[in-house]
Amino acid sequence: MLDKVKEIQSEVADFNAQSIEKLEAFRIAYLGKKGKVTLLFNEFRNVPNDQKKEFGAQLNVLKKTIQSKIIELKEQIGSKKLNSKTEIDLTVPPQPYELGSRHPISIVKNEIIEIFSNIGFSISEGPEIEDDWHNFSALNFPENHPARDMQDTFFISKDIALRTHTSSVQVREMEKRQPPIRTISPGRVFRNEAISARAHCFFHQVEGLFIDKNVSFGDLKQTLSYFTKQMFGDKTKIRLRPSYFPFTEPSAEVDVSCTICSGKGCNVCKYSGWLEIMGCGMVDPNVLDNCKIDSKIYTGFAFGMGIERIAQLKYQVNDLRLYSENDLRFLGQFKSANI
Ligand code: 2NM
Repeated sequence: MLDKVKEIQSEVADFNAQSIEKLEAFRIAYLGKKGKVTLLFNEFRNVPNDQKKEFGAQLNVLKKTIQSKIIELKEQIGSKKLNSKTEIDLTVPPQPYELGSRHPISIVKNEIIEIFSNIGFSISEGPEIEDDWHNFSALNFPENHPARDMQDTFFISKDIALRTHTSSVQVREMEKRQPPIRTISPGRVFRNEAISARAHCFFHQVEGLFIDKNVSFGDLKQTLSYFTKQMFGDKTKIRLRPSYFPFTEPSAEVDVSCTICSGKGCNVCKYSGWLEIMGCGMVDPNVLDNCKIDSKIYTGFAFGMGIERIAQLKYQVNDLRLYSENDLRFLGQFKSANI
């Protein structure tokens, strides 16, 4: 019996497994139900009493030796596998960096900001959640104006709503400081509209405001003419059509000569040669007075445009929903010179 133990001991010492499968076969051969060591344990009761103590001790040592050998080999095989995985394959081609691109609305917004800051306009921002005063009352909206209706505006409470234009920012500017004021306010605005290709419940605006002594309608027209030439090219013409806004008097819509056909007539301008791009006017004296600016001393002009509309003309995007769907196939098509 002791010889048998010695024999197994030397077999175990010589064993060296290269794979997990071989190691498992080794375990079964010695410690499995019919394994060599298990069988020796089964024969233990046939050992004469005076030899039981020594034989028992030897058997236990043998079993422990095998168990720790298995653990040791398992670790060896495992770390070999790990090493082979982390080896660097220098022949693999490098992964190219995926560069993102700026959103078309941001590109156009930054272009508009650049054009107006070159002629001395500052940038002002304000809250998207506004009170009735800054969004409506200060801007000369009568109490029963349809824009104040739940149908058109997202109300949070009776007095608080999501701003429907960034003119609210300009009210805040006028309340903060006295003329000369020359500022534009880009930002997101909200209207309670059913979403379609031509309408969305939020979009982006840039509104402009210039208040000083002797600011005239001529100054307004020259400023917008300068802007459209910078934005759409030197040959671009504008025309003003009479219109109505609560906060300006007189008011006008601004058309540019068609950016596609230069006024000859095409399907983009519906063969009229003109495209509507913004609204404008002389700030109503009531608005100035509401903001504690003396309308007997100062006059001002203001204008407002939708960034999506300008982007639509620049990029021929004909569905407003594309701007907020975050489809990478759409977004990847716009390149900017880092602005
Ligand atoms: C427009 C059209 C005309 C406008 C008016 C003001 C303010 F605050 F001075 F009264 N800001 N923007 C304005 C004027 C906006 O958007 C179509």
